[in-house]
Order: sequence, then structure tokens, then C-alpha cells
Amino acid sequence: MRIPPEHPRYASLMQRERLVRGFEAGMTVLQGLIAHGRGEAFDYLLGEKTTPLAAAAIRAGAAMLMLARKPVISVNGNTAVLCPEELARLGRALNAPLEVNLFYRSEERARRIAEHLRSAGAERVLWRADAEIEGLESERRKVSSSGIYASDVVLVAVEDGDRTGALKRLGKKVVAIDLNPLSRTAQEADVTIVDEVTRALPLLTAQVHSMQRLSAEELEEIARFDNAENLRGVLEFMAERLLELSRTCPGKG
Ligand code: PTJ
Repeated sequence: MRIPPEHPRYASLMQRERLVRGFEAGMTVLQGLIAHGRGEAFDYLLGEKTTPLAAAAIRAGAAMLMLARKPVISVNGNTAVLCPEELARLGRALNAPLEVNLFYRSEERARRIAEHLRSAGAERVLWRADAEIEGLESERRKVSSSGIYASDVVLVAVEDGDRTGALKRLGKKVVAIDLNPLSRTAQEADVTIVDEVTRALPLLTAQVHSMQRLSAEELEEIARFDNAENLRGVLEFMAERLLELSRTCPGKG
């Protein structure tokens, strides 16, 4: 179906199209479409813009990834089809591999996603699992021994709840991109960027480029981040925005 570019919700409709095409190409799962809908609802509460709180988290997350010895960018069926080029660009900026890690894992899906990322310009893509994360029952436990298994900082985005806790128990740091500030991923990550993934990723890459000349000490200072406080701020932002909207809502009176 052709979406007219002048449609007021063109960008959002195009994202849905990308996910539907990703499903047809065997990369996104149907559950991923449901997950995206939940994200859209939270994005409404944010006003579909990167907030100053998200910008602060992006800066801290970028510094944490730059300080890593072995950073890894985890990719699932949603992020692979929503923003493959941006994932590839961030991988190059950080000199980090992309690793396909799936909740609804099949080898065929993982292989297709890896191919898609490579054709979008990703240089290092890991998708074969030859190791397991302890303390995790889901298929996400299956990882690459040279990627997530050996990593010290992992970027996760648009993801279900139990992996961040398992990665943390192994002593890894987690930077998460998640529109739901109440999700387990958001609550357990070291730095949670409450923003839409296609908006947040280019900003994250830009931050990495802009901080190239900083010393490790300066990056450490920036990476020191109170995630709980930032999440509280996001909830307050959403609540205040809703109150403001309730005062001006045309149906009021
Ligand atoms: O591809 P797979 O097999 O790894 O499966 C991927 C899904 C997304 C199906 C799986 O991880 C899942 O079920 O995730 P959840 O539990 O629905 O959680 C997804 C989280 O991402 C929710 O908190 C959503 O609000 C959030 N989210 C959805 N779309 C976006 C988003 N966050 C940022 N940007 C988005 N576009």
C-alpha cells in the first residue's frame, strides 16, 4: 500500500509498513507488531519528541559505550527492520559488532536478520549462538561467545524484560532504549533512554562522534548517571504533560 507523504502521520505509518514488510520477509515476528503498538502509546505521552531527559541519558549511554572494552549492540527483529543503517553507523562509530539476539529465535530468522544488517552496511554481524547466558530461560540466553558473552557493555533496544537483569548479574553494564519507563528493562538498565529507537540511535551516534576527543576521566564523569532519578523525571514529565493536555482538551467543560 502507498502511504501519501502529506499524511499527518506519515512517519508513523511508514514505520508500521516497515515492520509489516519485515514480517513478510521473515525478520519481524507478529508479537513485534504488538510490541510496537505499545511503544507508540508511550510515545504519545512523550509528545513524540526526544525530551531533555532522554538527551541526558543518550549522552551518558554514549560515554558508557565508549568506555567499554568490548561493547556490543544487540539487535532484534524490530530494530533490524526499523533502523538497520543507523545500527550499522553506530557499530562503526563504536567499533562494536552487532549481535542478533532474539526472543522468538530461529536460526533462519537470525541468519536473515544478519544478512539484512550486512546489506545495510554493518561490518561485523554476529548471529550464530555458541554460548549461553546463565540464569536466563528464554531463547535470548543463546549468544555468541565472542559477542554478548564476552562483552562488558551491551546496548539493548525494544526488548522484553528478563535479559537485562541476567546481563547485570554477570557484571555487565546495560544501556537500554525503551519507550516504557516502567518496563523491567527500563528499571534494571544502568542507563535507560526513554525515547523512540529511530529517534534515539542517530543522536547516540552523533554523541559518540562529538565526544571522540574526551579523556577517559571526562567520559567517566559523563557516564556517572542516576537512572532511577532520570526515570522518575520521565514519569513526572508524562504526568505533567497529560495534566496540561487535560486542561486544554476540547471535550472539557
Ligand atoms: O525479535 P524478537 O524475537 O527478539 O522479539 C522482539 C519483541 C519486541 C517481540 C520482544 O522483545 C517483546 O515481546 O518485547 P516486549 O516485551 O513487547 O517489550 C518491548 C518494549 O519496547 C516495550 O516496553 C515497548 O514499549 C518498547 N518499544 C516498542 N517499540 C519501541 C519501543 N521502544 C523504543 N522504540 C520503539 N520503536
